[in-house]
Amino acid sequence: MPKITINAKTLEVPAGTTVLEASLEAGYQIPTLCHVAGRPALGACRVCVVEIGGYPRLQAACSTPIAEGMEIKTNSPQVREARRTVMELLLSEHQGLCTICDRDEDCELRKIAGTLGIQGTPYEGAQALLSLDESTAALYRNTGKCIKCRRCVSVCHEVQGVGALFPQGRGFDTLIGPAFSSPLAEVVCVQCGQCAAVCPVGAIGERQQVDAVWSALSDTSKHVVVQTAPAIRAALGECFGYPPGTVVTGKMVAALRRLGFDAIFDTNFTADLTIMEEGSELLSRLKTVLVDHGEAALPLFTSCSPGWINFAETFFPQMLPHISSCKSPQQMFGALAKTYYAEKIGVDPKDMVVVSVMPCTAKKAEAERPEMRASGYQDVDHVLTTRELALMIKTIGLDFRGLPDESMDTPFGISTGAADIFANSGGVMEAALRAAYELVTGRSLPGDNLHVTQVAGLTGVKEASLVLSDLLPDWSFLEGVQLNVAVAHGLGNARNLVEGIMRGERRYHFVEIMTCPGGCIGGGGQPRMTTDDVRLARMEAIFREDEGKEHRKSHENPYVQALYKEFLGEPLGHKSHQLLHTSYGV
Ligand code: HC0
Repeated sequence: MPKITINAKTLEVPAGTTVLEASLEAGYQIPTLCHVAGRPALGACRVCVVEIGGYPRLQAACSTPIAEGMEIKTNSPQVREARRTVMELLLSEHQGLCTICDRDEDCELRKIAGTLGIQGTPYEGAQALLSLDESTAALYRNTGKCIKCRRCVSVCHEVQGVGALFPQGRGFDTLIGPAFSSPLAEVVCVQCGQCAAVCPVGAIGERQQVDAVWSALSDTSKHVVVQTAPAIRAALGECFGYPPGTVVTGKMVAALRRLGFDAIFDTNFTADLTIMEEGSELLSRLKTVLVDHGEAALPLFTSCSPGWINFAETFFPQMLPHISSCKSPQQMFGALAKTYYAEKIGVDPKDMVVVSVMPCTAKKAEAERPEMRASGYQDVDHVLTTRELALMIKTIGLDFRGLPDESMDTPFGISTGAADIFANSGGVMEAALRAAYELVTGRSLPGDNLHVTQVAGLTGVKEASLVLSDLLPDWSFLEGVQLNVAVAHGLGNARNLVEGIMRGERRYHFVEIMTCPGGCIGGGGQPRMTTDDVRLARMEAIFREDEGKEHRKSHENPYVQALYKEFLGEPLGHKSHQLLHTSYGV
């Protein structure tokens, strides 16, 4: 291993390590505005410059690999002076307006300027062109705040495989945005918000719906219910100083109650319902092919992640027949809240407001799709991100950490551990397999370890195969059939998987795709900054939540069972088709 010196400290680090990583190892965090841990270097912002003995000029630490005998200074007068100049230049063209910026608390530009003691900029003159794009339901883009770090470009192209954002022009006139400065709504953007998750300033963010929710909460003629997505509980605590991986379900419920919601429900309830509907859809397609020798589109793809739906509609329209007709749990919830639940409590659905708290920005756009009005009204009225919920809690000055743990309301607040794990990449698959095994064999899964480790974790594409035996008579057609499943997260991985399937190189029966790296725990609306370490901590927290549940299989949810008995009839029945299923198109 090469031996190097950093600020007079000698250490050995593996070949290939960058100066930025080696410095962290030596105990020095070098500021950067373009680098994201675990991602390839961009070398764009130049804030991370360091002095290296023998080099004629300062080097960017993020893109310089260490070499034997390097003598690195991360804090020389020359380094400090250069960093200040770079930061002053960035600040001179950044339209701050900090007091009304939603990055008020976590702006990386402001934080680094503060650590360098910068209190103003000596540069005056032209400002960056200000243009505000609010053309999508999910995201805004403000070019006046953009510092051209290219993090958004990198994540959109290399992680998501979408390519909606580009650097255009040169020098001071450089603009980051869609080609020809088109609005986001007119390009291939899938509204996943991964750009907003990595933006160091307030140049891209979610279009907030906080004011609309405050209005609903203060309107006494409205019955306002809230649903919380599986991934929120493992991340909201980070906004209140808890380390990543802290589950705050009880405090989240207590906070929502104090915000004034009339009922606190869980998207997890309809995640359990999704397993019933989507599992039935899969078995029905398998039966068509294996028993009736008819035609059914296999593999079946999951449909719950709206960025994936947008991606498929844009890039793979020929695969749409393969996508489950199930609406996402968010939308199933809205449709049921304004029909079954409204009737149950005697509220006119026009007076019911359904609010979602989601880790996902694309959920805002999903709620506004014209087909999501099964109740006769927009089924989900407002969608908040995890960050927006934290903002509302801070607005009313709640001591979040001091809140007691409270429970969700019935009937839609009760869920199983299988629903919790929807938040993790591989979770929908695991939940489906837990239910399928028991429903098809009539036997309980042996032991307490229900995890399907082949589809868990951060590998981009994961696969598993299983053969079920001793099946119940109705399912005997599956006897001896090798069922192949796959899971992809991050749309770049999804693209590779789908293209492999289209070329006939890969054959599966069921495929889970989640838009964001790690699944919803890594959603574009989650607290910043989501690194792989943070993803893994949140995933473990979700598994702990699942393991602590009384029921861990969706078909065991007593309230889901009651819903079928009282209202829906059976999975894939007439009412389910009316309320819980849809079709997708371009
Ligand atoms: Fe997800 Fe969902 S699990 S997409 O990842 O299925 O956003 O958390 O809410 O709807 O349940 C996001 C998270 C959800 C939905 C659920 C699914």
